[in-house]
Amino acid sequence: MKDVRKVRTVCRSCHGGCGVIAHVRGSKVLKIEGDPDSPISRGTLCSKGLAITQLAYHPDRILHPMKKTTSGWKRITWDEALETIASEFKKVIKEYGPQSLFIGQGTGRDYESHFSRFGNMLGTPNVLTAGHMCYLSRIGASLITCGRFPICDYAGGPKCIVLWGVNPLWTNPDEYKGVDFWQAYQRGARLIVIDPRKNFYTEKADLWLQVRPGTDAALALGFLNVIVEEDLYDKEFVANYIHGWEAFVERVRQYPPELVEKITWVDSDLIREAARMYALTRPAGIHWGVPTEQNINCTDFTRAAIGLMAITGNIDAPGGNVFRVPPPVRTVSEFSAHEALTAQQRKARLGGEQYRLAARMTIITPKVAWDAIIQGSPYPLKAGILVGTNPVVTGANAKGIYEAFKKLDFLAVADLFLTPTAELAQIFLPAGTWLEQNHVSENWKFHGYVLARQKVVEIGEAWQDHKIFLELGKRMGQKWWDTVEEALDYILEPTGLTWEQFKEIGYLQGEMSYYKYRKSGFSTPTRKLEIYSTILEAWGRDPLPKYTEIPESPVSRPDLAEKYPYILNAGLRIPVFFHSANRQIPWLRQIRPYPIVELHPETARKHGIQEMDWVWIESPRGRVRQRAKLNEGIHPSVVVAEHGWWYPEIKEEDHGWEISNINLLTDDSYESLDPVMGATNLRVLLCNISRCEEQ
Ligand SMILES: Nc1nc2c(c(=O)[nH]1)N[C@H]1C(S)=C(S)[C@@H](COP(=O)(O)OP(=O)(O)OC[C@H]3O[C@@H](n4cnc5c(=O)[nH]c(N)nc54)[C@H](O)[C@@H]3O)O[C@H]1N2
Ligand SMILES: Nc1nc2c(c(=O)[nH]1)N[C@H]1C(S)=C(S)[C@@H](COP(=O)(O)OP(=O)(O)OC[C@H]3O[C@@H](n4cnc5c(=O)[nH]c(N)nc54)[C@H](O)[C@@H]3O)O[C@H]1N2
Ligand code: SF4
Ligand SMILES: [Mo]
Repeated sequence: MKDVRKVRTVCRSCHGGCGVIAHVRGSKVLKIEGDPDSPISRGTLCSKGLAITQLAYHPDRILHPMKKTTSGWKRITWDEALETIASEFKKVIKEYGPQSLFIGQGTGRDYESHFSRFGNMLGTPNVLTAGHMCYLSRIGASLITCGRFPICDYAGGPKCIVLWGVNPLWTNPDEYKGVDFWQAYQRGARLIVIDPRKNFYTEKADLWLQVRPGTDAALALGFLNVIVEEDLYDKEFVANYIHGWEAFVERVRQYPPELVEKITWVDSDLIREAARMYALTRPAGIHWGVPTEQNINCTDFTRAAIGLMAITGNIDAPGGNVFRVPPPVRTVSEFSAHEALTAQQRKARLGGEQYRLAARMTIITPKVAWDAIIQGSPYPLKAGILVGTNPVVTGANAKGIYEAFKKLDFLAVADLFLTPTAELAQIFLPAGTWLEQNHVSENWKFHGYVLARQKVVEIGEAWQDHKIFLELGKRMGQKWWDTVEEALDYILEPTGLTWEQFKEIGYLQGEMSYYKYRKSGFSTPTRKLEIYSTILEAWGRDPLPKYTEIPESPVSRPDLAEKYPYILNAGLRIPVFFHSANRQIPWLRQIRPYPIVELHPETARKHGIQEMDWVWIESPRGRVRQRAKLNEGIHPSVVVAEHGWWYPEIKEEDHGWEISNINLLTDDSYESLDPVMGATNLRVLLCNISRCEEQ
């Protein structure tokens, strides 16, 4: 087409990574297409990425800063917005100290380096992210166990793949793209799927284990039991590289398949068969997903899974679970200025003594923040900034979160749209989409690449988040660079490249080698793989993985189960939405116009519910409605609901956030949290259902 420029960049409508060619006329992006030269996506794109033009140019998108007045939101300048935030923050620092401020982001959005730097230089350890129950929890448990994060080596050609509560073709999570799994599978790998719900993969799988939601740690221990009892483990690896083998063996002996069957609902023979297939088919890679983390067994599951990789000799082995080597750019943690936080400030981290693993990952579990806001204990939280997160829709016990935000002295939110969370702020900052940013992207991931995301256009007065942190930081008296690009030069410095040069190259890949532990051991206190964790032991915690019954389950709460007899499995992702995002994007909303709750046909019949009926879903904490879809591929006592629902088309201030938001039903009580990470249980609760009177 005439006058059309093509600009190469990188998508980030999910966790990001797919290579994009943007077609631009003048200052407007017309469309995007996949970049066949991308080492991450190899030309593929998903519906969310393709819809970026509808998102970036959406009429509801806010393209200038605003402040809340008695007569509603009013447009202001960036100067006024930043000055207002800085002066509110300075007031809190003067009166209460910097720890009474919090900063918050949601899922990984490629500005964690700048976000953390801003928080550290602000002097607050109170950092809210989704990391307590997603990803950082996995990284934290991996770091204390084996020093790095072992990812499934699809490129290395696994002969057996274990998809453990993950749906890579729909979710493309973290360092993975669905295409990686698919190509490895098509090369003839065996497939074991562990999922409570029948799906595309369970149809293809050699073995499908239909696990009871939330019991994956028990299942992993059952696998370990079989592998140890049947002598299927790698003797050489165990003898040389495992710390605490005898104690570990004693522990896994407590999980014979018959017992594990009772806990997990998976047939004991099937457990044996799957454990054998995994242990005897070399190499084998485990790819595990977030449902395994969103409950009280979060840390224990990850550690048990690493135990499986380790004792079968699959750690850092080609086609197993490997430690990828990053290119030599400055890491998120090097950029973050951790040293700016004094020992005293670190000590003030809310919940830091209890949730030691979260503290080690420099975050807090949200519940302690809500308590500090509402009860003022152990000290008050007074003000904060949220960037790219919508907790009143995505956080556990959403009502509690809503009430906490209402009680703050001051809140600033940076987003693309006025979400139900943004509506609670006093200042709104318009963030740029990934089309509007320059960044050395993906340096928070463990896949061994960094990618050049270059600015394609500027839209309205929106700023990329990195610039927001940089400019707000400067107003707070912090040391930053003059421009976003100068900060990128600093990140790239060890590579010898400037941002301008890197932009032309497009990406860098680290030089991969396998079996690195044979030279240098593992980065743990004993230099061995600590399946018996000396760090957890020093914290006074159980050094070995175990299974803990979910505190709100038919087993632990038979009393509650009388009124709420179903297990609510809340948060199934679908391809077109990203958590609470995209409900206003026509191409995507057309595909899923309303929220879906899946019921077994028998269960639906019992309640007089038919396909597409509106259904009340109720827990001890509230009730919301979604539309029924009958699914024979789930257990009759499991109900599978979607999360992230609000209604941007409802223009009143609340945007219908209470109608279908499943997180009004989820729980954040202390008893339900993982004891060291503070993972909230977003995924496995008790509920009841009924047909809505009004349809
Ligand atoms: N019940 C239940 N709840 C869940 C889950 C579940 O499985 N079940 N999953 C949980 C998990 S794993 C996670 S990670 C969290 C995610 O929780 P969040 O991160 O809070 O969720 P999102 O809806 O992705 O993001 C919120 C906002 O970010 C904005 N946004 C998008 N891109 C940008 C950007 O570049 N800059 C800025 N400033 N804003 C941007 C979007 O417009 C959106 O309003 O949800 C959790 N919630
Ligand atoms: N389209 C889209 N993509 C996304 C997101 C999104 O919202 N939309 N969110 C992003 C984020 S932040 C994350 S964390 C990732 C998560 O991505 P995934 O880890 O793939 O998570 P889910 O899709 O929630 O669940 C994966 C599978 O686990 C199964 N499952 C549910 N409960 C359990 C359980 O207790 N045990 C086991 N073994 N399986 C269970 C589900 O049935 C589902 O098939 O996706 C990312 N990608
Ligand atoms: S999977 Fe989709 S949303 Fe995610 S980076 Fe690729 S195209 Fe973008
Ligand atoms: Mo997540």
